[in-house]
Amino acid sequence: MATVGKLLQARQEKVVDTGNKVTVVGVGQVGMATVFSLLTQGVTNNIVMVDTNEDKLKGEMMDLQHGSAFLFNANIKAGTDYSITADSQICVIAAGVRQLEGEDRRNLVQRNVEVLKGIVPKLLKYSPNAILLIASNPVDVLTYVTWKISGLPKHRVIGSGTNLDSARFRYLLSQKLNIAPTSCHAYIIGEHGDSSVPVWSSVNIAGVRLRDLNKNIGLDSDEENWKETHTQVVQSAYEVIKLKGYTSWAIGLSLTQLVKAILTNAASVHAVTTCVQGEHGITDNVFLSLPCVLGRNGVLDVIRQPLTDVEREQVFKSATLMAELQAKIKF
Ligand code: 6V0
Repeated sequence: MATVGKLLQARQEKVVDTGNKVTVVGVGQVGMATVFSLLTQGVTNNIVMVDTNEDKLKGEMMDLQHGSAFLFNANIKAGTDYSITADSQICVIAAGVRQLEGEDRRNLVQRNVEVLKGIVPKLLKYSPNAILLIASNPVDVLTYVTWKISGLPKHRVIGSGTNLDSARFRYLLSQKLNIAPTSCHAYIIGEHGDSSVPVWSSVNIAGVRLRDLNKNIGLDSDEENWKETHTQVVQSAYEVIKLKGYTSWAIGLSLTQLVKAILTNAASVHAVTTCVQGEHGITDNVFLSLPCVLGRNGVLDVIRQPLTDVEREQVFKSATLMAELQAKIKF
């Protein structure tokens, strides 16, 4: 346009590949909470959204684009055709069915396997070097399924896993201790959800292990019943779903933290779903959460966390459950 030509004297080609492109598949509650926090936290300003629901996609895209003046030169695109996802660094998958009130996450498995079969090959066609970050439930099994379908090396397929459970745990501990969640160092590992394992033996504040102050903390024999904190974590999603119909903000923030760790090559440690074969005596080829070092190549290391016998047994039980569930999947 002539006016543009009068205003601008072009000196350079514009950069097209900003190296921080993130695709989010599924613009439901989880996907949109993630996109919103990615954009508002400035983790990326280059976002593509994909879904099968064209109207919802367009509506969400327009609504966000109208907020561009409050963002950081955001490039927000959406469409049902995967070609727009080309050259994404990270693809977040938050598509598929979610739990109804009282429904177990594991119940969703086969329906979401079918959804993944439609999504993963298309993503890889256009972004063969991307890291895949799975949120759809049951997230551990679906991370395994995504790894299988994708044929990618294990370090490039990551599940959001117990990063969220750990955050819920740290929040509840923070309320009891009157200390910020960021200073409550605590991990939940194993399955995201029902059989998750709180690593009470290493919960610490500034290196002070709570178990050194209360040798029964988290155990049945604990008179102070700290174990209840973990029960509340397991119940969290059920309770929120009962109250508002779905969960969104906390998982959106959790995924944002993981995307940021990968994009910035942070080498920070997060409990995420990865292959756990060979860890803690697990022989099955199953995917569960353990603390992992995340960076540009995905999972850079798995932390060899010392566990008590009780904790190891609980993780082992989660692994057996996962193996049983995986065996029933129809690919
Ligand atoms: P939602 O609000 O129903 O959104 C799902 C979206 O997926 C919809 O917009 C659908 O149109 C879209 N969709 C369905 N099939 C396809 C497909 N083949 N291709 C592209 N898009 C498709 O669900 P919500 O956002 O609440 O949940 C999404 C998934 O995340 C569910 O499996 C949840 O169980 C799971 N969650 C995982 C959590 C975690 O901690 N990992 C936490 C909360 C929910």
